[in-house]
Amino acid sequence: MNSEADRTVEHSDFDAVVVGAGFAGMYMLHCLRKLGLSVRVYETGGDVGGTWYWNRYPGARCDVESMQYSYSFDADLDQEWSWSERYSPQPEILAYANHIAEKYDLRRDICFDTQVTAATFNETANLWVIETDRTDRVTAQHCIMAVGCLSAANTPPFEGMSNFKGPIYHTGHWPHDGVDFSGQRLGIIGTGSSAIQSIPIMAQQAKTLTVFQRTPNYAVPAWNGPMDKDYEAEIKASYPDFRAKARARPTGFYFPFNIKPALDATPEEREQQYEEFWSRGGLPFLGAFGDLLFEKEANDTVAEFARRKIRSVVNDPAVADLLCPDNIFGCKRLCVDSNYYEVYNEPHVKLVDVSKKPIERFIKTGIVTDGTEYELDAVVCATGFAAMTGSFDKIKITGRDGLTLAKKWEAGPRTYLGMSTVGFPNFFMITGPGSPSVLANMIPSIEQHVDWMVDCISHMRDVGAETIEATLSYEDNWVDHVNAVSEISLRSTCSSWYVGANIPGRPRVFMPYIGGFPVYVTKCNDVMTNGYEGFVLEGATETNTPPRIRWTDRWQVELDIEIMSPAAISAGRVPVV
Ligand code: N01
Repeated sequence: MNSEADRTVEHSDFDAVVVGAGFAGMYMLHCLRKLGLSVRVYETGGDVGGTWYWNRYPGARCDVESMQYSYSFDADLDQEWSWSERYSPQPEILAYANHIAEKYDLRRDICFDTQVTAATFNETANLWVIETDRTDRVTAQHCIMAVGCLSAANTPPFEGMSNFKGPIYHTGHWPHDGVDFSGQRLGIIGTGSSAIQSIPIMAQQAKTLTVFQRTPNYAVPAWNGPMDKDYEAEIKASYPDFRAKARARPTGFYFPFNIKPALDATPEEREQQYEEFWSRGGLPFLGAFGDLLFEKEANDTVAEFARRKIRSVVNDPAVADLLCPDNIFGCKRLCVDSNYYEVYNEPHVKLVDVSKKPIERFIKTGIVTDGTEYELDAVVCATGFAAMTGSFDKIKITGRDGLTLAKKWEAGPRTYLGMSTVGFPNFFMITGPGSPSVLANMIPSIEQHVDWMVDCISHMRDVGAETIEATLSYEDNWVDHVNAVSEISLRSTCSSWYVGANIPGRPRVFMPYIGGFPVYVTKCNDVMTNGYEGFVLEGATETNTPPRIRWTDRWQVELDIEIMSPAAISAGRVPVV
């Protein structure tokens, strides 16, 4: 029993409370309204957009192609919106989010500048009690987390930070008015995606740029440019077909993929293939061969190719050596760049290796590492996020018997399908840990989850159920499956944020579901058609009413088993789980 809430809750203020107004929260609000539910959305930021509201650092852009990084639920929207570049810059994606908010009149149900601090399940009333930093205290039948996977910024507690006389920024919390580094001695910590996108732009402004690198990353050129209008017209002429092709892919976005193993090709054939995929650029480079993320020997060939590319760009061999990763290619999230390596040929850009001797401390005038003082006017922390679970940690979430989510997830997140967790009835997570989420195209992942959840809530109303909750054996099986499949991919082998290794003290667990988007979607569909298999619905009065599939209907995916996906491989290349 949750004593405080139990005594005071008498009625439900809303059918649902949604936490977050990024692409997940906005679409959830839109769908719940269509179902006729009363909804309140809370959002920490001052407006919609989530990730794209906060990550305003110079160079921020999406590294999934624009034509595939958008909602698919409205055919008119598909046709009316145009992207100006092959890869959309952050301001344009934020403009799209604003367009969505206006087109569907979303803002009237969103409380901005309001952080949810606690969500407590009241077992007597079967309601969630939601509290915020603005002293709101509302109740709702459903509590839906749309908090994003990479939203809780990680700033390592470097010694002496408060002594530094200049400003310290985090890429994930960038000032809305922008920052001009002209004439400044700038330091940047980190060389992940955010740093690799921003360094070339910051280098154009700053008087000097010092990059503190702990681990080098692989980056493939984006070859970004203006949108090809013929390509845009071609996609728009058959958008539904194109989206369907994308959904059939493990990543949830479409790109040419060569199923053949790298190890079956001759060195000359491999080189030719890598060159061809390199010239296309971006994340699709990983489609050059089918075994790159499964066979270490195959991966060695692509890693060596990428290192040669770095050496061909960077003039100073010692700097090139430092920039060459020696880990698995694509194990950490592959980066996509525009003129990143070229920057290190500029005389005012310096690379400082902090892999063996970490950053010691900040002082008033800069940063000290390995006994050397680097004088700086400003510092950018491109130090990433407490991925997947960080945003949940910020809220005190309490389920049945006073169990907190933090306690339940002490040894790593445990979910059923990445949407639900035992002990927390009527609590849904959009793109939660244990779902494809960050390993798939985020917007389709969000839409598929929302459609499933809205169908589920709709079914609860059809049958008069008060609560839905996952059952322990199904949750345990799902967690086992998520772990087992992750071991098939080389991605589970390195210390990335996928396994929580970027934050000291976090349990090492591979958090996203790597089995592939179509396998996952098929599993969700089966769970639904089998009468919400693995869930318990309490209070239902209509026990013989079969689930009606409304929104989820559009997620009938073709399993493209020609494309390697860990779940298909682990199950002998047939649909699994
Ligand atoms: O964060 P990261 P990010 N001392 O965790 C270093 C998505 N994204 O914001 O590797 C020194 O990748 C850390 O070093 P190491 C995308 O999914 C998408 O760049 O831990 N260095 C690393 O170099 C991406 O993967 C887009 O050794 C320290 C860096 O900081 C994810 O967001 C654009 C340190 C952090 O890199 C996160 O990317 C941008 C310390 N104490 C991001 N602590 C799109 O285009 C950390 N580091 C959609």
